Amino acid sequence: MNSIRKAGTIALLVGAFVLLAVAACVGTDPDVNADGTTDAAASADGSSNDQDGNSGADGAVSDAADGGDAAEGGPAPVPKSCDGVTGAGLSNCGPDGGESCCTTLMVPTGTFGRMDDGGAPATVSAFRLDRFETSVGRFRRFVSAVVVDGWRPPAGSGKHTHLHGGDGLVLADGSYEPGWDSASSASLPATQPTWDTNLACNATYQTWTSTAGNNEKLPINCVTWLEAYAFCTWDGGFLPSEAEWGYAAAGGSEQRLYPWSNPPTTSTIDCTYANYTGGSPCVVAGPNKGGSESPIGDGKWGHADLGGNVWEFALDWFVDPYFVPCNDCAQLAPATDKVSRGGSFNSGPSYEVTSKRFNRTPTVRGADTGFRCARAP
Ligand SMILES: [Ca+2]
Repeated sequence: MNSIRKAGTIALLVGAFVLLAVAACVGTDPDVNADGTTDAAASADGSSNDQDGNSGADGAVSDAADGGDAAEGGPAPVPKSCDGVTGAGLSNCGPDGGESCCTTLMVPTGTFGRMDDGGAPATVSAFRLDRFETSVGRFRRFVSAVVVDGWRPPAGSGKHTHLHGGDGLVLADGSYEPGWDSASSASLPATQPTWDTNLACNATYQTWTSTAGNNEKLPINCVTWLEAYAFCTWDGGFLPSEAEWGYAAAGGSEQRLYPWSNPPTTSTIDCTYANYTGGSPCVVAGPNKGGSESPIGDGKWGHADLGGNVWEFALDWFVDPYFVPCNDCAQLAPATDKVSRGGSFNSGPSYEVTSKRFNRTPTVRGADTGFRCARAP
């Protein structure tokens, strides 16, 4: 899709002056801000606001910030990418640079509407979702495992095996998620130079560097969907389903307009909440380090950057409308595009709305796109 045309679409949405400047900055990016999805500008509906104090302008940190309540799930796991090591992009995330980049937080079970009008309900069982988008430092350890150790995802891996008696998420036809297809393993480069070349998708905004440098705690971008899936599998988790991601962003049944909206219909957004393309004084400066706008921009359960910074791949193929009913479901019947969620440094406010969906070719690398992993509770 033509990148200039895409950027022009955004300009219509959020103001010609600011976004023409954006287009000028990133017009060579083959992958920024494609449209083709409906614009979700409103929040839902009448759901209650429990005022738990977990987020919002009061700056209170989520009560799950310590890794979750054991009563809601097991002890917080240590993802493989941070296991036994500290360093840049591993142990220096968050607003003060003192948090584990692998912090993973509980999300309790519940039901919410996937549509902005509360329609297309989905029930989501408790799970963990990483607090931050996956960092360059974490991804570097994964690349090493693939290149040096020859690691590849085992056949059938990456499933939500804590669900449906081990079968995982359920599909529209009643079958269950298949897990990793071994035929896909050939798409993971075996040499470091190939990774270096592949991850260099945008000279201005790419975050990967061939050797560790100043970008370690920035979100990895320029990845394919398969690479995101493989990372999460290696890291001991899985890509979140679209329903899981949306549920966490919306604060479950609160149906928050933005992840930080508390009360849930609050439409306040500025540069203190998210790294996105907005009016003055926001500027397009590329991805920033995980949790830069935390805690004010956190979601209900303490997750950072659910709105903005980089788009995040979900597990599902993009199919509109959603299928119902959905009880720990995913749309995994192959389609053209995968789902990404949450907007980016290069998208306007309407893209940071929690119900906003975005279709993205899974093999296309975008400087505006990364991911985060989910895990069993
Ligand atoms: Ca994000």
